[in-house]
Amino acid sequence: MGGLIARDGEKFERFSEWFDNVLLTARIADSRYPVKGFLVYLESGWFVIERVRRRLEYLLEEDGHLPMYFPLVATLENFSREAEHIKGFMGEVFAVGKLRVGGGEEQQEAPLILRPTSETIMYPMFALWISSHADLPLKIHQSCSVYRYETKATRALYRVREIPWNEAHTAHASQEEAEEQVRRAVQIYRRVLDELGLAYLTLRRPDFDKFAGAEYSIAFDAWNPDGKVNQVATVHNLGTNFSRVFNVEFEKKEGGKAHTWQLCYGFGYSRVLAAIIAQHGDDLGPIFPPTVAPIQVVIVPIPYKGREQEVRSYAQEIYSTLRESFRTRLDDREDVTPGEKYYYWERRGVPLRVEAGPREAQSGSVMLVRRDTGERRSVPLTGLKESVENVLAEIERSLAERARRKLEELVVEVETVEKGAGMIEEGKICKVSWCGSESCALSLKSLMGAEVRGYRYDMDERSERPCLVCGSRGRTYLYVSRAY
Ligand code: PR8
Repeated sequence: MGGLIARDGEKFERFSEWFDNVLLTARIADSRYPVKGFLVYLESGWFVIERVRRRLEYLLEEDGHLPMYFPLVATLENFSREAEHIKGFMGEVFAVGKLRVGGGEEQQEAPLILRPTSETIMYPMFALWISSHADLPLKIHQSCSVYRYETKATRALYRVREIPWNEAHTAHASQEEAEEQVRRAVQIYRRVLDELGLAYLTLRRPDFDKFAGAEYSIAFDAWNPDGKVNQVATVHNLGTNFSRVFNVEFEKKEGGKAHTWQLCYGFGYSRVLAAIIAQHGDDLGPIFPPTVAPIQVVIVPIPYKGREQEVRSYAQEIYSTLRESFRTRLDDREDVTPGEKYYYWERRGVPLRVEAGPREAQSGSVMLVRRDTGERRSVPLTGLKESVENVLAEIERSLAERARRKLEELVVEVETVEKGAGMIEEGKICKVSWCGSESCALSLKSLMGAEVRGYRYDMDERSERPCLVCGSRGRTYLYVSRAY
């Protein structure tokens, strides 16, 4: 099936409005909840998050991460123990306490906070659990929500104050083991994102932008139609910064005590959902990749005067053939025209439509219509399951391919900062030759009016050109773009 390309002009030109519309019409989320930064996830959006969550958790557990659940609240005292960490987060913390009712004076309890992330909740427990090298490595994960009083403008899914995510935390006996786990974590995240057909850059963040309390941070930046990249996940190497503060120590094999080497990494479910909608969708709405689509196949009967019964029972037969293998919906509403049904399901992102009218009933065939390209293919009812499976796999591949090509198109190498600033205005991601110095990276930020996202982690990108800022020998490339 060669062909047509979905229309996505509006998605690129008026991204914000497009996105807000899609959230509601495709039953993804309702952002009218009256507390800023908090959303209601509707059935389609939550379904996709659940599917992504299951896949990620499966891969984490296969790698030895134990599923756990830690409390939502921390004492302010524990939270404040790691100096860098608190500097990074203090402005974004929700405080909680007992609601005072009536006038009576009550005893003031020590203040509690809602977790903005769980390091300071988990690591005091790690200190209780770990005493010997035999207790290591310890790898745990939890899917939960964390709460950040975001001060930047909030935006549905992209920047929320209640953040649904998975966080993994690991402790190791040596720096080498911790480094090895960084690679494994990156592989796991890449696998999930790749299976969703998302296109992104894997970048090591510049030091001035690493996680509060980390040695270094690696991030996954997905492209977005408005040019602001969407950081969907991050992996942080914490070194021994937290284990020193929380006294996570172990008896070494060779004797003597040492602090554990730790990592933490987080996968933002709402941002991944946003990336799926934004990268794969078109002007009509989202196009869900079949693996996570709430409904994979919708059957629309096309009745014909006098032959209604025949078409109805043929559609039923198709439905029974497919329902066990695919998430299938038979749209047999009688007061809605087939055309209206097409539009309805297209806007909900169903990747494949099956049409069946009197012609199909008579010849024992069905018409398959792809949501992403609009292509139509007539296939026999015998072997329908295999045909549907194949077309869904094709859709998955071509969504991924289309997203990947777009990323290639968006990344441009620039030779001057002026050119770069212009490209940023056009929504591009700039690739800039860089000498490796922090001060040059910092200058780029102001010179180009965009964020310095870092350099490639997944490949060694050598630059042959001079540094764009200072003119000395370039070492690698920095990626600069606007960001959420
Ligand atoms: C950590 N600690 O905290 P991180 N809205 C939506 N998604 C968000 C938001 C937000 N306001 N803030 C962050 N995320 C480490 C690692 C435990 C886990 C998502 O790391 O602060 C982003 O996708 O980098 C981000 O990459 C991820 O959470 C982890 O957050």
